[in-house]
Amino acid sequence: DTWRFGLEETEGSVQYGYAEEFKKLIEEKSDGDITVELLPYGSWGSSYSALYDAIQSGAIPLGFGSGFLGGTVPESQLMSLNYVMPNDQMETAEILNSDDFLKSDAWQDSFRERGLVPLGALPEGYQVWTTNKEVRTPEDMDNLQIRVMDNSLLRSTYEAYGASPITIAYGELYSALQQGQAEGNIQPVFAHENMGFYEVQDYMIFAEQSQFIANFIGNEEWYDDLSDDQREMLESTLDEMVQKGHDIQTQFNSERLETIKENSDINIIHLDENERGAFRQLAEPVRQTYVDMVGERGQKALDIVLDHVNQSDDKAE
Ligand code: 6CS
Repeated sequence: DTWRFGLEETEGSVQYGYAEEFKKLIEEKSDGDITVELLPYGSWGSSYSALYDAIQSGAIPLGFGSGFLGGTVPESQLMSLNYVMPNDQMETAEILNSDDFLKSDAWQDSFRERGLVPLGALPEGYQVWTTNKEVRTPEDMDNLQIRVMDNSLLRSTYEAYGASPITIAYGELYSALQQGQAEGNIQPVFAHENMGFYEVQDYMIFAEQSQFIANFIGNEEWYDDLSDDQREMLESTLDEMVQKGHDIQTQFNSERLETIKENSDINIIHLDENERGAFRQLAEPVRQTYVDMVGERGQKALDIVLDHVNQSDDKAE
């Protein structure tokens, strides 16, 4: 068998690093019966909807779907909410990959209704803002044309901050930033480096507002038709990949930050707790926007996450 695996990112990215490790484990465990074929950004067509369509049709049975997936699976915009997930990135990975969340009817049905199955979640690192001017307050963001991935929840979030969000395809973003069509960008550190975006931006602002989280998805029919052995092998690999995915993303993000510092004089700003508080306050009502947008199922999925977040806060106290 060949398992084709479609990635939203290029070689040198966290998704690619994850997929290489996943491929190694599956090929070892199946004694070579299964080959995993990696299809990086661009190899499956030019827009993300081509990738998601191919996963829905089964032409590519495995893939990642993140911010742009909101048009296909509206509930998946849960992953775009700001100031919801725990600060600890491994804890976030554990909650989002727990049976409680992942196997819940709310999450399963959201994907299955669209011919997909959610297999796991990959936090790829904190989302970091870049701009050409210093941004520390929502006032600084006033009318800023910041580029967001194509989903309504992200647009609502950045409108709540006072910005004027715009959507541009990932592959067109470098030149859009260079030409000033977009005044700001939001990516995990590794992507600012991997795609060269930092070269055409002056400030990097860490606001700890959210982590970039990709859903690992499969074609529903393909998944349901796996043999018991194959499904078990897939599930045990997915379990192992939670820690490995975390290790890959933390390594990539810290190494790439060093590369950015070495190759540029970009100004790096870390917002303090007070400064973050101003954004946190504006993000709070957007949780209700999410529920209004996607309905009861989304509310249930959000509640499961919030329950776990509260439990881990209690433990930390
Ligand atoms: O910003 C984007 O469009 C893309 N960025 C990353 C890091 N992964 C995929 C996503 O679609």
